[in-house]
Amino acid sequence: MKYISCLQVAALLWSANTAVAQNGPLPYLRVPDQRQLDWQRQELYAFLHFGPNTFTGEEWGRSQSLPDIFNPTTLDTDQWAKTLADAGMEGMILTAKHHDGMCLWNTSTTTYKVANSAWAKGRVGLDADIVRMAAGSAKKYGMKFGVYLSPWDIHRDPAMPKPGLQGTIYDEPQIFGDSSPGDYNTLYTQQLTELVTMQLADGTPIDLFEVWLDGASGSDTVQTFNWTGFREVIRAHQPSAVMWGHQGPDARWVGNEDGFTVPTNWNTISRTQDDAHYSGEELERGVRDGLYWTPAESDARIRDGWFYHADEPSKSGTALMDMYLKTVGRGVNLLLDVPPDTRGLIADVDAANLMEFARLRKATLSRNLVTPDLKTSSSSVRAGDSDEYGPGKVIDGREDTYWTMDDDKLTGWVEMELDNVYPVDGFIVQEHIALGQRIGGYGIDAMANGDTEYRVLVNGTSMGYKRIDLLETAVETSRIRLRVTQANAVPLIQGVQVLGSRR
Ligand code: FUL
Repeated sequence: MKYISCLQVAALLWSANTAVAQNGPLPYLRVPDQRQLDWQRQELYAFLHFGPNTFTGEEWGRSQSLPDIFNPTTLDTDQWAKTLADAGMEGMILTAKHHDGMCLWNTSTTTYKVANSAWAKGRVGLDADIVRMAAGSAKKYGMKFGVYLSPWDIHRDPAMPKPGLQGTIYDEPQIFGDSSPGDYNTLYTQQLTELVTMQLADGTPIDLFEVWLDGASGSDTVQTFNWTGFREVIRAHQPSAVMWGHQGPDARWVGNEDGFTVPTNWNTISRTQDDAHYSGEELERGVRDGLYWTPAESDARIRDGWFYHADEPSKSGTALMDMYLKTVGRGVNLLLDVPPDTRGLIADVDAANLMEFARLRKATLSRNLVTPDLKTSSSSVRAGDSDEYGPGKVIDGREDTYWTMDDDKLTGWVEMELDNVYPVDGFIVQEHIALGQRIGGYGIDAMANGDTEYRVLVNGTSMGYKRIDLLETAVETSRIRLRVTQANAVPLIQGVQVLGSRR
């Protein structure tokens, strides 16, 4: 009998493991990093525009009002977080400073802050730091938290006269566009540093999931921003935070503010935030096989403006659902603005519309007829290894498994047999983007009961993280097939859900 040593056993085990790993598909071109993957899975979260504009009725206030303008009557950041969490949103991003320069947290960088308002001074014994309060409420309700800090700062911009502040302690130097030491870049860096190192009242650090670096400016003053320095500050203190900018670096603008993107959407582009800007249409679509993994986020509004204006209508649950299908349903995260009103609360009508939106999402999308025990088959399986890469992987509900084939196969199909005949009216399909975005064409077919041939129901282009395809008319069927019709590398299908009603 031949004995082998412990070392040999270890070596054998190691080579067995490596064999599985070597068997797996290699990453295709650009892939998301972990923070981008985690962020992509948030899908739907809220934007909160709150500040002087809420009280003046403006969208782009000119930094003319004293901090006393900020006077919410019954501010309750818990109500924001609870309302948004109840509506199924994963997080909230607050305008810590909008273009008018007034800071919502108790910064040491400026006198122009709500902490200097009569409202704040009247909160004896209570916190008046709105960023910290909102972060605390987010944590309490299990929501992620992020901040928006406007680079363009009218309060500091020499092109923007501020007669309203003249002779007050708020009439601070206009250093925007000044390249001498101590210029606006230093100020912005200090503000950013305060935000990314902020702690809750009990001393626990505030984790940010996203930092919004807005590119908007309505001024002729040329300010050369120290983007590299800003990014270093964020990465150093909040390594998990996704930095949003026109072109990233971590997430890009979707090219419009109307809550939609075009049907074909790529997660890569070939320019960084420091290069010439793409047009809106180019950002909507992205660049296939581009140089950087920079997925899109759609920033859209529940009302017409970003800030609360009493006379503006609130979008219905149906309108928000339509938005959702044209963003999240096309693999793009939806950042929906829900502005607190002059009371400092999310308006009742907005809350009601959000709840209806949540109900519609559940009623439409939480009807998966697929369970992990169903019978599946496929055109082929990578290395014949069904345990690792078989068609059953598309219905196991996991994010780390997928069906795939040998590297030379760029097209193929996976099929599943439902446990009965059901009226089917939609599909949710997902590509395993952790290893890159590969698929440029897919189809979904059904074989109706008694038929011998498949009927084409869906013809799609890019797949990416998630695609939701709803049918106008339900089809009675028990057999579904997903075909990959075009891919630039062997396709990896992570998930297939079939939506329909159980009788
Ligand atoms: C834009 C800003 O100008 C708007 O006021 C708003 O904050 C929107 C989200 O970004 O660039």
